Amino acid sequence: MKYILPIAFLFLFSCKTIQQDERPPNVLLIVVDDQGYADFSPFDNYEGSAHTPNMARMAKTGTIYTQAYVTAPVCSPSRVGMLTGKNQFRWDGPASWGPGLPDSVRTIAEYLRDAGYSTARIGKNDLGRNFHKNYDKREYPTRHGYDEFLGFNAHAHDFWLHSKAIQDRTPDPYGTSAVLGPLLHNEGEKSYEEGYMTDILTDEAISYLNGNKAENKPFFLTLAYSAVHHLIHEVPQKYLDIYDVPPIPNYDPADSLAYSHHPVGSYSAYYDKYSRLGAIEEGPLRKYYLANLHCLDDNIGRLLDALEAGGMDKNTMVIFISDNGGSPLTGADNAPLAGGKYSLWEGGIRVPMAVSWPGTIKAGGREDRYVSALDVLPTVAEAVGIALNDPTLDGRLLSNPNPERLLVWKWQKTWAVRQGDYKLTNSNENHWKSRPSAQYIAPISDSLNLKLFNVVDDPGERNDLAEELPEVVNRLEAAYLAWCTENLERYY
Ligand SMILES: [Ca+2]
Repeated sequence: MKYILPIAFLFLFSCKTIQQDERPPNVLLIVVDDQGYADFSPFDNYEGSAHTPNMARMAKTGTIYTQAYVTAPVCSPSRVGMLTGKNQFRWDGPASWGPGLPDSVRTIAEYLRDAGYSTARIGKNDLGRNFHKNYDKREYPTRHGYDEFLGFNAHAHDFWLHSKAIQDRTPDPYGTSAVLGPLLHNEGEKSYEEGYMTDILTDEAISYLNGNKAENKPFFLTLAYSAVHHLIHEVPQKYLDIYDVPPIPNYDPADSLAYSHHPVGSYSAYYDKYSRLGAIEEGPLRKYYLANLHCLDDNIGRLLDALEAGGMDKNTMVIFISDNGGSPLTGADNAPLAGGKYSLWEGGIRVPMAVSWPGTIKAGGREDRYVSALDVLPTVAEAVGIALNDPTLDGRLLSNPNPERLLVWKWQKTWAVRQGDYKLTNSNENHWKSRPSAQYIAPISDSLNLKLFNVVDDPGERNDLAEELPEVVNRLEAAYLAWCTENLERYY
């Protein structure tokens, strides 16, 4: 297998010379779920009660991105954008919860597999269409470039209940976008009688890393944790003790939880009850979230330890990112950003991100120019030496962010555009099931009117400049419409 030489990276990426016979880097993409912008200790706006020292290790060995955007404020479309390097609304006209993955759109896993990599996805998949088994659909990981898959397709999976036995006792194991029961494993299932999801996914990832090492092939592992998505209260006792909150009984099919349209004993009813504020009181809510996050961080520590113990850390590019902003319903903290998951306010789309690749990406670096999850694919491709010849890619290189780059978002009836320091949006609110948590910072407007913000001086989007700077409004709106005209029509 011959690899094309990577081009020396600019700026934060030093000019490391890679010999022709040197093995290309492994790539470990860690995607976490709904982590708040303030719940990441390497950032200056770090809230302080979030325990993330292992996430901070990636900041010490690599570079943090303080203005890292995802392409959507909810799981599925964001994951599709990250996976493809393209704004998923290019082919999803309604900019919906479930964009899916057309046959014509290539994924990062396909690029890397074709370049000779072992590829695996562990954890949450969730491309928004074709949930559950659907092994033959393109949305299933082994149908879009992953040699192996262990995880689940839905928006959420119970953190504790992974057995065939509980699945068989549940009237609606697939009755909602949240599921319980065995994990999907390639074109079959793997049942676990016990264990906690975040621990299981880490164990399986470490097993994969060590097993792959023996094969002497570079790997691309996507480890997509379901933490810290609700059901955030489901946490090992050790972590509940740290935050001094009581355990909440898990779902039991024998219980009579009857809610609205749900059948008695349904998992949907349990999931709905505990994914909104109310069943868990305001005070403990953030503590459960912090416990869930603490456990996630410990597991990321175990993963990084395993990379080091296996001698793989020096030649592995580790990318860490949350799929969207913190949720208004979990006690996540996005301060100083307004809004959160489900909206195009900064709190919904600006996320924790770090990239580590010792010797190539600057250690202890900090990139304050804005970047995007779209950039993961082209950046990895460049590192590996893959030539990309696709004019519809929206991603650019993380190594050299263009400060005047145009970024666009579409999310249902709302849209946003960023260029330079300004962001124009008609974002409103929102899609919650209940009132938001105390951590939530309400946006200044709930209308669909156009608002203009300088998100560098005013990241909290408190000061609407639309009346003061009409020429900027006009310029950004025109840029957004031109982008749509140029890029969306071919897919309609
Ligand atoms: Ca998410």
